[in-house]
Amino acid sequence: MTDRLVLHEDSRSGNCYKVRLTAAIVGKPLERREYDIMNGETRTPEFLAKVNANGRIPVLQVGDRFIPESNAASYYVAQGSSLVPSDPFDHADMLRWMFWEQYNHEPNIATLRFWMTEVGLDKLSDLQRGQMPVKREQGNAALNLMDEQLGGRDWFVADALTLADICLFAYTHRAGEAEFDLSRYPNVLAWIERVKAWPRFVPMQA
Ligand SMILES: N[C@@H](CCC(=O)N[C@@H](CS)C(=O)NCC(=O)O)C(=O)O
Repeated sequence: MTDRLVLHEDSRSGNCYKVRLTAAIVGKPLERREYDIMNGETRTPEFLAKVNANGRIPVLQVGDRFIPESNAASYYVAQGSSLVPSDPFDHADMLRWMFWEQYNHEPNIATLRFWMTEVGLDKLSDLQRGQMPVKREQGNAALNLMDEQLGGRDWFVADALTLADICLFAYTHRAGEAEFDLSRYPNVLAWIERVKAWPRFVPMQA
């Protein structure tokens, strides 16, 4: 019997959307349990003790075990599907883009989006406000690298949609909400449309 999959999430989060989009594309059923991160619902003693000691979502529950971290949770869901290349080089290259997303992309683009759309500029601390120009510069550097990689190719790895595309798509396609100008990155814009046209694609929010 296969384990039941439950996504612990806040559906406004792009990190949670990665897991939902992966499950939709590979056709795996996913139950959903909603939390409000703005209300500290992932910081309760129960959540920290049982779901994720790191106090964050997404967390994928597999039976009675838990996998935090969006890219690890998406990887669990995608294993055995065409989203995960079997060729060792392509597989490592997919992981390269997923690790890069967590270090160079998400901390800049997703954080700016969160500050601007959820927290609100007037509620940012002085420290956060001071970090905004650096995050904008590094976010644009990430988008620029993506645009270069997509020059003359349709997908990040090999010649097909992989989990790397899904993990990068989540916050890239909503980067405009953080006032990143995607028209500066035409290859990225064309790739966004290709991902949206993929069979069983689901949008981030209804
Ligand atoms: N590296 C983690 C980041 C997770 C993360 O930052 N989650 C945010 C929402 S996108 C969260 O749970 N914030 C609530 C909090 O920190 O209390 C991942 O990729 O899953």
